[in-house]
Amino acid sequence: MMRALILGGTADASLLAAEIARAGIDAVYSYGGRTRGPAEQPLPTRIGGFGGASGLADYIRREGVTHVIDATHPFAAEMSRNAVEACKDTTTPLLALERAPWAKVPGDNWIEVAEVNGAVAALPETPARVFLAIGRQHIAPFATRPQHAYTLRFVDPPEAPLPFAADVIVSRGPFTFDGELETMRARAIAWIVARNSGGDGARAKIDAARTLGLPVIMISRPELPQRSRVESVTEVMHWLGHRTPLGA
Ligand code: 3Y8
Ligand code: NAP
Repeated sequence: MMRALILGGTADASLLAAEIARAGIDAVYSYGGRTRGPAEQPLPTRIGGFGGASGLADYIRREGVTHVIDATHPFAAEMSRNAVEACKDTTTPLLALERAPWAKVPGDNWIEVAEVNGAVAALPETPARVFLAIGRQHIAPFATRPQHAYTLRFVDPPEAPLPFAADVIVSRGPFTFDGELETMRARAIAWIVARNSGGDGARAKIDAARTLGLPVIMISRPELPQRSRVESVTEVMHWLGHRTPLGA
């Protein structure tokens, strides 16, 4: 009897959950518990860590999970690594639903860096107005460049004091092109720092930066272990043996 576990937390995972619920497949949706009020899902939902790869393996055995879909974010590297290890240990089929990275197009002015410290080093020495659209968890390294005027964007209001003076926008996205243009113009943003998340939910800032001719410091994705990977919900449904009726 099939029982799927969706490692979620992204717009793509929500789309998959809706298809799986519609198909009547027995499944559980899992959030890491990073945000206060995550979006409701049409499936039984669990929130919080499993306790490492071994905790996930125990969960798979205890709950009789037969298929795992890793629909987490391309930067959720620890979760994805744990999923590969736990599924190998329990010989459970694993498939990643992972959107392609954004590709540079004519007009883009990107400075590509490997990780956050590279992004800090890529900023100019002279004071600038910088939009850090990389969430809450990885902003501390920018404290070494306090000369800049930072705008941050979080899903939830900050609980702890910030590591440096900054304006904070509280918004969970997805974001619109017009909204990003307005944000960047109103705040006279001159530099954007982004992660190459891919997908549509966060690409508006990249399009707005191109329109305004602003440089984007683009942080590349972390390396992940080899695993089967698709980019569409339809391919996941086929992998689960669910053929969408023709023309449906
Ligand atoms: C908890 C679930 C939907 C899902 C929305 C997508 C789109 C907007 C783009 C910017 C970049 C950022 C951040 C971002 C995007 C979608 C999608 C996506 C980036 C929620 C969600 C959870 C999280 C966790 C959160 C991180 C943070 C990252 C904000 C829900 C809204 C910056 C990633 O405060 C925290 O601790 C937040 C942490 C991980 C990265 C970070 O390091 O701060 N996402 N985001 C999931 C869980 O608990 O399992 O609350 O409903 C999901 C979404 N985030 O419904 O349409 O890509 O699918 N999320 C990045 O790209 O750098 C925002 O501001 O431009
Ligand atoms: P991460 O650093 O890879 O994971 C850290 C730990 O959080 C994992 O080892 C696991 O804890 C727990 N965890 C993460 N995702 C989980 C999930 N879906 N279900 C259960 N436990 C989970 O992850 P992250 O980057 O903090 O991302 C956390 C969540 O936010 C994920 O759902 C991800 O899809 C979503 N998200 C992340 C980003 C991003 O930029 N990273 C962007 C959008 C959405 P244990 O080891 O205890 O099992």
